[in-house]
Amino acid sequence: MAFEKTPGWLDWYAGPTKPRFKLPAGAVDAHCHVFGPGAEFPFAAERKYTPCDASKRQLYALRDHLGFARNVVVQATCHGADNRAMVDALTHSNGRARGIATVRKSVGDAELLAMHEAGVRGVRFNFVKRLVDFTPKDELMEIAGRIAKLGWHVVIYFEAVDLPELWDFFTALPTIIVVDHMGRPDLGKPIDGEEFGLFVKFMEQHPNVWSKVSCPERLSIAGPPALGGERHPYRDVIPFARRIVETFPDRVLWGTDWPHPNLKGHMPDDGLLVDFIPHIATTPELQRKLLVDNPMRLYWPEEV
Ligand code: 0GY
Repeated sequence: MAFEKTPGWLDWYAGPTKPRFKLPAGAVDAHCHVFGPGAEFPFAAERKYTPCDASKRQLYALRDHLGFARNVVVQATCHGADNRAMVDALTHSNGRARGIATVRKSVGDAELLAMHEAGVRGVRFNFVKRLVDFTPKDELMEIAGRIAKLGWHVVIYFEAVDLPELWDFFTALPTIIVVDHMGRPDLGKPIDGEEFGLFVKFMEQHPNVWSKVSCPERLSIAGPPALGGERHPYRDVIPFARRIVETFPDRVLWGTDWPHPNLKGHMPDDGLLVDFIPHIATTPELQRKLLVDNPMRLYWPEEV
């Protein structure tokens, strides 16, 4: 089936540079997606955008180019609760990819077990209104109770202004919780202000909460460096991400977010994104925790 991309859709950048930062051996790209290809894995009817194709082969070529060893493939909303493209990516990874699924409450136990076999280790609950329709919280809680029995965790995606309203639901979840992109702080607000302070408190008070310190390209107001200019990446995000890495070094993850859904304005060079890492994890020890120890503990505990 042929799909027409959402008007203005930015395709992923096909010529990423080699990062200057050398990733530690065994580094995990803990947040990335596959899109289709639409002809093989059609996009979901309820999707809010139609992306370009971004296949498993292209994802794994990027992994090798950047120097990552493994991936965590997160179900993208354009595939709804049809996890076939993500699961297919896992089953063709030689054990080097784990996955995060989207499921409805109608999901069967056999289906959950089959996904576990393929390498799925969690579900994603998305609260970003431009991406998904509302799912009642009691349904999500029911799903969380079922997947907890498999040892899976819940990945949550929300925007900073919505944390107060979601707090009680999040803190009642029975699993590890992984927050996408630091709960999307508004960088127009101060790092020591109320909003980011609440996110830090969320992590401080709840030791089961982890955070991805990813997506500077999505959060930055300053934007990327000028073409051909210095390789200093997304400077305004650095203090926010660094604070989370330094305060919670054992509960942070990092990912490219390739193929970067819904970006407006520019598409990042993934090599440059990797060069962002040493600005937020400034010692070899912090880098090893962020890129190897933490994701291995969460996604490949049997190998740790
Ligand atoms: C991200 C961010 C976005 C999209 C999705 O599944 C998705 O469609 O996650 C976004 O638009 O902010 O992490 O990929």
